[in-house]
Amino acid sequence: MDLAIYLLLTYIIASIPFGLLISKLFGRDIRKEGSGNIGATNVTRVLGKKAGFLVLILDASKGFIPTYYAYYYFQDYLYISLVAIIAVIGHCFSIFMKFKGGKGVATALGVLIALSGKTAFIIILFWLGVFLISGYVSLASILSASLSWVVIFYVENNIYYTIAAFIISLIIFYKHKDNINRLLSDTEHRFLHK
Ligand code: NKO
Repeated sequence: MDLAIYLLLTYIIASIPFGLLISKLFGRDIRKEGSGNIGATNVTRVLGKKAGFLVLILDASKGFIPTYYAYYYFQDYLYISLVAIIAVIGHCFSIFMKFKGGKGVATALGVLIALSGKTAFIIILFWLGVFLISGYVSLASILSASLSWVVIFYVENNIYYTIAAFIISLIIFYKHKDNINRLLSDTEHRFLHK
């Protein structure tokens, strides 16, 4: 399989909107409830912890599996990095949702675990810290994304991975533009009530 076909398959697989599909199993449409996002956070908010956790695992797998497998298949840092970026693009701009989609966080987490387990571990701890202190999922996600490329640069010393993480963090920022506006106007939904 050449790179173009692999990227196309990655895009199509990452496009599968698990949050939307699982909400449909409950006879609901996640796009019309809560924040309207298809991600694990909104599924947890609307349908509960078990459904949210399932979406987190499935959305992360869409990033992890193509990126991890690319490591063995291509053994080329540029190719692996392209797969990583395309997985997040598939989730955020889904072919099954008229190029709308999720906010990229869980899929980026899966990608990050595949690229650098050590970096993922540090970023997960940082995410939890920001989330527990602030109570905002969105704030934890955008700050973690911003830090990810700096941490992977120091941990892996790999310029391709660093650029991939940087581009992914730009996508995550763009997808959180409404959350950022709500955070700035102090109207963002606090996930943890305090
Ligand atoms: O509904 O707009 P909302 O409040 O739901 O949702 C905002 C939220 C959207 O994201 C999600 C997925 C939540 C996943 C939590 C996993 C935490 C692990 C931290 C990983 C950060 C990875 C960034 C890596 C960049 C390369 O934000």
